[in-house]
Amino acid sequence: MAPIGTIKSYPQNTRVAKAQITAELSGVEFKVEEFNIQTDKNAEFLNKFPLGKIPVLESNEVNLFESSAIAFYAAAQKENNPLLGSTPAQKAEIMQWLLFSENEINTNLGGWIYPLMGYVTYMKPNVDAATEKVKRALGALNTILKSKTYLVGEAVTFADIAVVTALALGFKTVFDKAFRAEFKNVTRYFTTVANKAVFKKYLGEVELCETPLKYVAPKKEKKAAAPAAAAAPKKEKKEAAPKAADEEEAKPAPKPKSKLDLLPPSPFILDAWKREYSNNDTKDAIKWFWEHFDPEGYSIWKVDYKYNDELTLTFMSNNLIGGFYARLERAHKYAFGSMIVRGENNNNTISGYFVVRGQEVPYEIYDAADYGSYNFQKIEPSQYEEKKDEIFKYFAWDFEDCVDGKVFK
Ligand SMILES: N[C@@H](CCC(=O)N[C@@H](CS)C(=O)NCC(=O)O)C(=O)O
Repeated sequence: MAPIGTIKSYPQNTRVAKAQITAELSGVEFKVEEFNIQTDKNAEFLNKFPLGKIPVLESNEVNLFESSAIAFYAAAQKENNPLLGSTPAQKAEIMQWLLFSENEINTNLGGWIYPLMGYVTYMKPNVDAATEKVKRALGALNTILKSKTYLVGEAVTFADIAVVTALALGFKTVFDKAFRAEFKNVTRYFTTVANKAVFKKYLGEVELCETPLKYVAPKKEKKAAAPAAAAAPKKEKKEAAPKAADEEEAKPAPKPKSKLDLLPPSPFILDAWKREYSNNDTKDAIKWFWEHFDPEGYSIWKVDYKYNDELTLTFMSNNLIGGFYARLERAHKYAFGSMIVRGENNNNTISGYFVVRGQEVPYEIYDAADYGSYNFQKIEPSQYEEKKDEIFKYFAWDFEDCVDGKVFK
């Protein structure tokens, strides 16, 4: 049988899979041609498809954009196609799910995942809002799927093709185990349908996400955050020590003054401590620390994550520490910290110690978006003796249940 038209798209587009699955289940087929949106979008293409997006369909009869319309075109080739429902109520339900797949899933998943993939600019509030919208949609879907195998009737319809192909990217990239546990019915439904031969043929084997995509700051931003995001103290020690004071002065851009710069000078040089810590075994470095520490110019804080009971996978907890540090960019000059993840998956805590210039938690720390999620408790000089061992253990990550951590330098 001759193809009903030619789809142009980049390879492995789940929107094309939607059209191909629909076509195969409707007894027709599409030809698919690779289209490079950067180089192939010429005047002729734009003349036919002024929106300039792919996939598109070219056929003798009609030129179409919007993948759901392309898929529908295939389904409409078959008279009384059960994929499109048998009764007016079913047809309307299928329309409902088609719109749901586009407006609630595709759009919001795109808002969540595309910034993480670097396709569009990352703006945290937008990504968070899109994530919440996906969760809301999946919450509804989860409730509805409690008592259903398929969305409409007792077999696969266009509704399932649209919803499952829309969900595929999420299950591959961001719906990790913990996330899937919140939406068990959706996960069961997705795996049931996605494992059908015709879905596998066009969608490929969907490997469920293990490590969710995370935002990675572009190199320029990363430079400032890099020392904080390093993995383990031992590894860090191989890295260059923090810059000496004269190197710091060579920096071109004058930084805005911090209130902390107006404090009386302290004999405790934070950078010297950071070098000591980076270049020596912590049990030796800690001796230097207590010999040089100035309790008038600096303060020590026990830091605990406030929502430890909500933590799930330990690597995610460690990512939270990284996220916190990434927002403490302006505090590097005034603070040192070691925060660790203790425990195991689904039963872990984030805690640590910070050494901070001055006697208060400074603006450079409390201004960070995540500051509110941490409890900073000051250790008074009278408590130092009793806390010395614990402070050492946090600096050295010397706890049996320590699984990971990050040092802020
Ligand atoms: N709702 C459309 C979405 C199409 C779409 O967003 N296509 C993207 C690629 S996945 C595109 O062509 N983007 C290029 C652009 O925005 O210029 C559909 O389902 O076909």
